[in-house]
Amino acid sequence: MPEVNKKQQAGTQQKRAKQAVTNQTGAKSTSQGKVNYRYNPELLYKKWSQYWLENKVYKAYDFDKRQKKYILVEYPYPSAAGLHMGHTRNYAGLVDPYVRFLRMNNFNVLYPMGWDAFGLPAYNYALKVNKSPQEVVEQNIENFKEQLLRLGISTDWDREINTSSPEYYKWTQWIFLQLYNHWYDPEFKREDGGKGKARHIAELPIPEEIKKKGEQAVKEYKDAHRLAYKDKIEVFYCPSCKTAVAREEVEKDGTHERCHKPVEVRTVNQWILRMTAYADRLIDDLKLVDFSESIKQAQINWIGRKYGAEIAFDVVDEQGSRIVDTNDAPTKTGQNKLWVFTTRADTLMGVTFLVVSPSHWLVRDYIDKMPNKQQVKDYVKKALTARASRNFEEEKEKTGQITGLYAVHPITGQKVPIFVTDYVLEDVGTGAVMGVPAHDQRDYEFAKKYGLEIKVVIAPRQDAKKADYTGDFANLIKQEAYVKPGVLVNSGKYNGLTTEQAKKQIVVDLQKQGLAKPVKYYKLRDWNFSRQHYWGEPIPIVYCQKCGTVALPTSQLPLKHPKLDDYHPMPDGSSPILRAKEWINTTCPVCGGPAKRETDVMPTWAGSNWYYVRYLDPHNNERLVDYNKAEYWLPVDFYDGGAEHTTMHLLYSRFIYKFLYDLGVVPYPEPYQKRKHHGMVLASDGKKMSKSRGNVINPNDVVNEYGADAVRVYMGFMGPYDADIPWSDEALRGVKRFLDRLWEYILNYDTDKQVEDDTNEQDRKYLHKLHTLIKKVTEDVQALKHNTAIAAYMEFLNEVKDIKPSKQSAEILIKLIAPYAPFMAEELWEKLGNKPSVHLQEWPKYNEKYLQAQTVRYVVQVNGKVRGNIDMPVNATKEQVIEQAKHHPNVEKYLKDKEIKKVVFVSGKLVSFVA
Ligand code: ANZ
Ligand code: ZN
Repeated sequence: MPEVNKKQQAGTQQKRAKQAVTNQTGAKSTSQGKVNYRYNPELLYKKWSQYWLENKVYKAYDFDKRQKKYILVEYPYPSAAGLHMGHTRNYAGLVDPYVRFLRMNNFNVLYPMGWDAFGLPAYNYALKVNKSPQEVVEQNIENFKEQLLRLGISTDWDREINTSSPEYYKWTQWIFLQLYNHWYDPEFKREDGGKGKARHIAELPIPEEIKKKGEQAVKEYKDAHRLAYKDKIEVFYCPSCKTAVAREEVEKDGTHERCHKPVEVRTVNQWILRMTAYADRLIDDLKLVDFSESIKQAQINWIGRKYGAEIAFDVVDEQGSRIVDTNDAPTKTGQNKLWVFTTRADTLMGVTFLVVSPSHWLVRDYIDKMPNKQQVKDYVKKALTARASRNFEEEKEKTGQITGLYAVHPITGQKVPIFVTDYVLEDVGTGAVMGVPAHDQRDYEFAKKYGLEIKVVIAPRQDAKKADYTGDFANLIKQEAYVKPGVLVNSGKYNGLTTEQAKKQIVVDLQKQGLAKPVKYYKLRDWNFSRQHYWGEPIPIVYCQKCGTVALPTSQLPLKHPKLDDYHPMPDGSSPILRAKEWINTTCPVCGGPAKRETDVMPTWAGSNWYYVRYLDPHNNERLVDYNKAEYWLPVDFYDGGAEHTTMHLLYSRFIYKFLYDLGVVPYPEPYQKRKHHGMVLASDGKKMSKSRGNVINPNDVVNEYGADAVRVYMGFMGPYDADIPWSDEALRGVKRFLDRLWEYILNYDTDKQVEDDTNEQDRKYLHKLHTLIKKVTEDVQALKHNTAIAAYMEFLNEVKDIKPSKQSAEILIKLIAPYAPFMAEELWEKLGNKPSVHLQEWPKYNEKYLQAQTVRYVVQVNGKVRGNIDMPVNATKEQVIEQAKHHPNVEKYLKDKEIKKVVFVSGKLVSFVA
């Protein structure tokens, strides 16, 4: 970036702009002698944005004695299309006024900005325009920044970050290496009193039997415990974008959220982050933060913590010989049995079949031993293709394929058939389920379809007792499973126990034989962190022929991308990084022998996981962040973002933060104290703005036409903070007129008057209105009710338009509008003879004594007819009011030459003369 040149250019530009401003925005007398004060937003932008930058008006000071406020907005992805109206509203219309208000209230405010610059859109756009992603991103950032400067957001630009710059992603890679080098100890007692902590992999206790097996076994054991690990998993894959995508990135209709093309399921070796290790803390620590209940609940549901059990079944063939034998240990956990996950261990005696997912290890490794091998193969193939495209929410008919293998019931020893079915999900629980058709609706439908036995083992207490806990209880089950709790029947020694008692007892009994264990289960899964494209952080791992998987030493970070001649994906759809042979072939940092680099990159979320920490110390080359700075600024006091990020970004970044907390990199257990969602800007037709609908309003256009101040004020005025609001040109024009009038009103202040005189009736009225406005705006900005603050201001101006303010009041009015219309306010401030910047002035305080309505209005009647009104101080005496009423000119006229016989006085309301 040619920074020096840009600065020089900016300098001359500014000088020119300054001249132009004094020539054109100054008060000009027209021929009629009427003053034309119309201002020129373009010139004000040039003049003041430079001034603010050069004088670091919005600087956030580390360790400043004032109270700090860290105000964060979700940073933008710098697309080629430029800023959209949503950005404009959030950054400039909603959050920036709040930030400016806090600054004027003597807080040391941090309001940083940066760029979420990795990811597929930039990559795809680069392909389209035939440039490198680096070039494209640089260009886009320049545009975005220019647009944000035009909008006048009060960012400390010295802290700008770009997640795709090597200085930044060095630390993203560093975090990855730390994850790789740590495991999670759920029992560790932390200093803060909590339980569970990431610990160095060197501290992982290795079981004796693993040690005995030798070095390779120990390495594998360690690898299976790392917080970043590699595993074969089923992933959603987008054939159009040619990359794996996270489940969260798949829409409900089975399409990729970026390109809206259908995704497929593939089994691949991927880097995965062990996010589930932090599941409990992610739920439990929500009590420490001030998020809305709906945000908290969404996170809790997403994590989906449940308490259940795993129960073991032997796998045998028709003759009863074991298929999976003891020395064979095929599963991840090294078990030789088929483990199911259940939340209803109480129904164990009602099991009449077992179902496994199409990608279960039993299918993968034992398909040759299945009598129905070919049918199973066909079924699995079909199921895997169908799964990606099916609506996750949609109920569809249960299908399955009988394998010809059997499971042995751990209590009765009975053989039950094993099916493959796609209603069992591979990555939920153990990927295997015990079928209890009497008490689970999915199992019921499945059993009906395949003619399997339906055995009732739970019944309401009354019925159960009457039948002495045995019998078929078939009447309980008509068209659907009986899923309610009850007591156990047909369950041998467990008969008569309640559902809750039996859940515990059955697991306790089986656990003694090693056939069950209580488990906590989460809907949340570990996080697939591999992407097969170019434009993400290279994963700093090499594969050595001798040493296997080796992490780069941190001294070799950042690991930069290879430069390519051709950034298109390979013909088979794999990553273009595969073209970079020289880059891929490297040497092992451990043994110096030949090794190959990992070619997967990280997902976009990797950078946004921790960006808000880097703002605190963006140029630190020694560490991710200086601990003292983090301690000063964290936690984020207020985090504005979109509702769509409640379960992804917000959860991911809390996870990574907690990991950094375990490492001692950051203080305090939670990163964000308060979170609020902003509403969307809809098109004027009330629909979402979208290119395809052709209803998009480009911020550039309206800023050019109306000026940033008007657009900002309009965005705050358009409606409540969190409401989705349709665009209205009309309302924007109204706002613009309001600002024009305000501009003129303030410049026409009463030059003879420093300050209103509160002994004067008229002035006192003015002060009352002004201080009421100060109070209203102060309270509303604080509560993020910009719309009502601005409305009050408009109303105020209407009411006082014929009364000139004193200089002091004019200055108060400038300060009150400053958060919303920063350019105009700065210019007015200067025009009134003050030194910039108004944005560093103290926020006006209202005076209680002016808040009370100062006068009351009396209706004055003569002989029953209204002859006039008088305004009297609230504390005026009856005599004073009557005296004043008599002297009202019109009343005087009717009383003339008459004798007052009687006066009716109603306090605060009426004076009536009978004459
Ligand atoms: C036996 C059983 C009997 C179940 C019963 C439920 C009711 P909920 O209940 O929603 O929390 N399950 C386990 N792993 C699964 C997988 N990979 N794919 C699909 N289903 C799976 O979910 C827990 C229940 O979901 C488990 O308890 C299991 O069925 C099923 F009367 O086991 B249950
Ligand atoms: Zn090596």
